[in-house]
Amino acid sequence: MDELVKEKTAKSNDYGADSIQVLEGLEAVRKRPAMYIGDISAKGLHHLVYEVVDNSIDEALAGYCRNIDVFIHPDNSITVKDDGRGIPTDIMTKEKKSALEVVMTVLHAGGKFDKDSYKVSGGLHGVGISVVNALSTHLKVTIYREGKIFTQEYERGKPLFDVKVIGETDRTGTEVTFHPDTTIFTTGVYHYDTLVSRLRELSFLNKGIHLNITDERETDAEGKQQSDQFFSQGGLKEFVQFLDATRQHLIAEPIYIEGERGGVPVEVAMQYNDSFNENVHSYVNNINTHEGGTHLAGFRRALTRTLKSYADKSGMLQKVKIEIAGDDFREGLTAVISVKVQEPQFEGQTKTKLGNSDVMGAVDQAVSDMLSYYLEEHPKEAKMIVDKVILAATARHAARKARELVQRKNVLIGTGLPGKLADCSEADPSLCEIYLVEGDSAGGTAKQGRNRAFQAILPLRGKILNVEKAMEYRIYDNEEIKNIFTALGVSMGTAEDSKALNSTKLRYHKIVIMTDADVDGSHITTLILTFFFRYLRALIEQGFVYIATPPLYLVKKGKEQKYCWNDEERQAAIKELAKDGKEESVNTQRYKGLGEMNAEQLWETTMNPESRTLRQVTIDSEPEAGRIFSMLMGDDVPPRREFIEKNAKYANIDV
Ligand code: 0RA
Repeated sequence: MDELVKEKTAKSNDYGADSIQVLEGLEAVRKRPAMYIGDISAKGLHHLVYEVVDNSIDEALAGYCRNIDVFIHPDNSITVKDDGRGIPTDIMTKEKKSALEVVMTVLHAGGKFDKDSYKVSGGLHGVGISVVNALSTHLKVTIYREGKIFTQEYERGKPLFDVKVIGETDRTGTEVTFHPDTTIFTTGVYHYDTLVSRLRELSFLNKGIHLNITDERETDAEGKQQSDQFFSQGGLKEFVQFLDATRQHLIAEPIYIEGERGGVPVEVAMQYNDSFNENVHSYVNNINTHEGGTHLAGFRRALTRTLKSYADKSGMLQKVKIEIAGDDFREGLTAVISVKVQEPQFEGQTKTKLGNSDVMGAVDQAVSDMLSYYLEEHPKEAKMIVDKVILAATARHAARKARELVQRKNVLIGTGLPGKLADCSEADPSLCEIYLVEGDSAGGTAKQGRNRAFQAILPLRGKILNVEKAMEYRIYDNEEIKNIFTALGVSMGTAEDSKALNSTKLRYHKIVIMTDADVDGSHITTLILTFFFRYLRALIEQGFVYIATPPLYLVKKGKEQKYCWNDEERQAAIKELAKDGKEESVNTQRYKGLGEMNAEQLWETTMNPESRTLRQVTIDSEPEAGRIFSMLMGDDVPPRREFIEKNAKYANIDV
């Protein structure tokens, strides 16, 4: 921080009065990066790429750009290239500087030009490319425009020279290469799969754009770089087909709605499948609004009203005795709603809830009109959908009864904590941790090894219920799941409530899943994560859920010993302990289960905050996570095997 201040005073004399303002703008970004890009973790690092890509997407939405290419270079620097019109380079009269320099160095300058353009994209924070510049040790921009090639380079946001012409060209476009400042971010390493899933999502959300990515850091056995190309002609319709690839669909093709009401472009695709989950995802200006908002409310209202009125008119509800609720229309529904809003108001805990009230009516109207038309035109599909809704209502009726019974029982026996819970003595939730441990025996070891002041242990018996396949009422009937709810202190709501869960009653701010480091353990972790994702998603989103990482090996020679978490560490430890080079004198113990460690070893390696490694569970992309959980936990074996084989090197899967 000191260094930054010095740098500013030393350099600011070189600039005119206007530029001092500019420097302070970008210094502010460097001092409080989280305010501009959300955070400085891997998430923020990836956000830099999205910010640049979003600018190119805007250019594509304006109708001038068809191809966007992303490169991850060997040193984790990034290039984003497009074939749009190119950022203007002419001198601006007021600033007396190239427009390009202004865009690159002034906060929020991007939108100043071209007011009429259809500019609605722009990241969660929508802060502009200058923020990426401020957070990069070095950035180079190259513009192809009006027959010339222009360029400028910067260090931590400051121009190294004026915009200059370096050649001639017959193409147009913008190319940005930046090196994230690793003194600002907690990590400098890009995850290919994270970028891939965002680019894939963007290609579905903005049909007709070619998005390509190449990873230059590693090559395969044939010397080929990892690379993917995304292009969607069908937009959201293809998105829904992608999300439901491993589910059984009810009707042949997703219902696709595209139109504009009251100046708001609305795009919706929906399909029903044979699962019990609702997978409805909503976007505003390409941003996933996971807290929902007015666009989602408009969709739901239209869906319920239109289907109900169709079912009434067709006489299908005559023999149905029970009340059909909103939820029943969404069981087994996969849908994506995307709207473009000129001045979005974002609300909610994570600023991902749309507040603009006029959007509700726009989506409601568009969906009502086009869905009624669809139902009239497709009586066969309409009947299948209504039958499915009636079935859901019947099952939910049973579920509701079961849940009420459970809740009444809870009232009768008071709100006692589960008998199997070994609670901690600390009362302040922000200091408390709970370990969800696979099996009674490992649970016993954990109870002995823990620090009872702030660590609680809840042993779980064997495999917990696969919530991906079970109907909702069975969840509320399940002993292990009831124990988790009561121990955490959160109430059992419906899957729907989970997204807006009120975590103020949460009794522990670290929820740690601890299972064996083998195939069964991974499976149990996945089962527990699936449960959290479906029923307590807000706890993951608020950063309360972690996975413990027990060691895989103990390498021993005489009294010296070392725990190892992977094969590289194991080999290094063997070398280190075999000082005389006699590696056979070193003994390696492979830990298969938590049960093979004694209480002290478990504390030391896996539970002691000083020496353990916890992996925090985060969600890169909600639709993608939903797709993966249904794939991992569903019936279809081949895609599951493919996924596990592809990811085996990341997870500690014992194969
Ligand atoms: C301002 C005005 C115009 C284009 C752009 C910005 C622009 C920005 C980026 C960022 C990445 N790629 C981009 N492509 C274009 C319009 C200029 C005109 O009227 O020709």
